[in-house]
Amino acid sequence: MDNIDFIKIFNNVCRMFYLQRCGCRLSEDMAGEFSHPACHTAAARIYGTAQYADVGGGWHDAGDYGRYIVPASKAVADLLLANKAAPSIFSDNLNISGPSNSMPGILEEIKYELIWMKKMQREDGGVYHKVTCAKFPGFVMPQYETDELIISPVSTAASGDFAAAMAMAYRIYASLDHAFAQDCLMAAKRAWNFLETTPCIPFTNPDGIITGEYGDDNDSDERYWAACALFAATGDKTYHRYIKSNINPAWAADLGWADVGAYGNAVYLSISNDVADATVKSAIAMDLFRAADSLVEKSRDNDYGVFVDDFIWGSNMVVLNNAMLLLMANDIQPKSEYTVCARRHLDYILGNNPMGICYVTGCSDLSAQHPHHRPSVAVGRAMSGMLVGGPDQHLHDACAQKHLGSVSPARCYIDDAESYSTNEVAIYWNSPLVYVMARLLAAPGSAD
Ligand code: G3I
Ligand code: 9MR
Ligand code: ZN
Repeated sequence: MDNIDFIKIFNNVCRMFYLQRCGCRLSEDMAGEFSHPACHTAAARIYGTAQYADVGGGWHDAGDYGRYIVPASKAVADLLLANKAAPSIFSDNLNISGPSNSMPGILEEIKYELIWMKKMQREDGGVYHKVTCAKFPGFVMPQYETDELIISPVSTAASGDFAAAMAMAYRIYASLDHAFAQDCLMAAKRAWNFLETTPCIPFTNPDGIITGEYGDDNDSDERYWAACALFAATGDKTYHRYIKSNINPAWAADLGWADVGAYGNAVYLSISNDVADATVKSAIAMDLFRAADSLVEKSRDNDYGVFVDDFIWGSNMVVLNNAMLLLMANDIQPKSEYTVCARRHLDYILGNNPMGICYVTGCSDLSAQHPHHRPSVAVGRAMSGMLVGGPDQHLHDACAQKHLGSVSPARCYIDDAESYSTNEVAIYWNSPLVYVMARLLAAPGSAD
């Protein structure tokens, strides 16, 4: 694939976030057939109460129109890290409405999500887990999902992820939009203070709500990530003490929505040497190399140059998270085997896989054409630039069960809009793709 195509794909992959916007009008000029009036603008009811709150804005999570703090935080983190590592690659022409001259388009877009996230914070600093209707709508455009919006209860995983994402945002926006950045930092501290006095509140769907759960009953990695990001933002020793007594080598490769310890590590590694502790830094770096070396080793034995031991729901995210990890290791200790292996991971996503399918919509004739994505189904054409979930060997939906009963794990994928467990799209699946493409495009030679 030549560079020009690669950049076009990259821009579409970035633009997906804009097209997932909730709560504002997408004009025909900007969004073409995916234009729609402002959606989900009604006040949302706080679960179990008669109180309403304005939680408008943010990005629709996926093929559904829910907005969930946990996966939103992963998406924000990936995009912030990508922008930090390869700023020159983000085109100013992402077709985002209301571009300002004060910051690059991608940061403008992330800000849109962060503004929504702040609305999800309660007075006491705790952060609501999600806002959705009680159940999923049919395949309609977003303005037609008009059931009551319900804000699900606070969880400590959401509060930790929120604190981390806000503190990371503070560092990036401080020089671009001072007031906004300060506000992010305040919000992060309030969430942290809430966590300090609150033991784990796991999340499971409350009675009557059946939308995405993003359940997590272990918040220790979210707290660690928050501590790392707050320490990086403030230099405050309280956070440093927390980091030192909670650091965990088992988290070295955890860049998922539920397991986020490696984001904490990535942030710690970015702290300047006069503030960070050299022993902690080198322990984290060693864990990172161990994880990256093991990936390189295991990927070598695979025809397609990737290693996936369990094709779970969203296995394409796992492949891209692994590529992210390799590129992060390469930042600390450059090695061509890291970048070559990362590039092969991207090739797998773009078509060099047992299905021979390009898992990103709108790239080529090989691209998935029937994603489980409500606007795409409603319009009758796949929106471009979206990564589908990919093979799920556990056959989590009826369509997959019907068609994939006897195929090998890496082929448990079907390009059918009914198969939400293999063919849905999601903001936090696109975000590691943005990271990996941005890095490989920015590194001369590794993208062609
Ligand atoms: O962690 C276990 C692992 O130990 C085990 O080997 C494996 C095999 O069963 O399962 C793993 O748990 C899986 C979990 O994801 C973590 O990866 C569950 O089976 C699987 O059902 C679960 O899937 C999640 C799915 O929602 C259902 O809850 C996906 O990760 C998550 O990406 C997906 O997210 C949905 C939202 O709910 C709604 N919006 C769309 C979005 C994308 O499809
Ligand atoms: O469309 C929903 C998708 O976004 C979710 O990831 C998925 C799992 O929670 O559920 C989908 O909704 C389906 C529902 O769970 C069962 N009935 C059919 C719905 C899809 O058409
Ligand atoms: Zn909406």
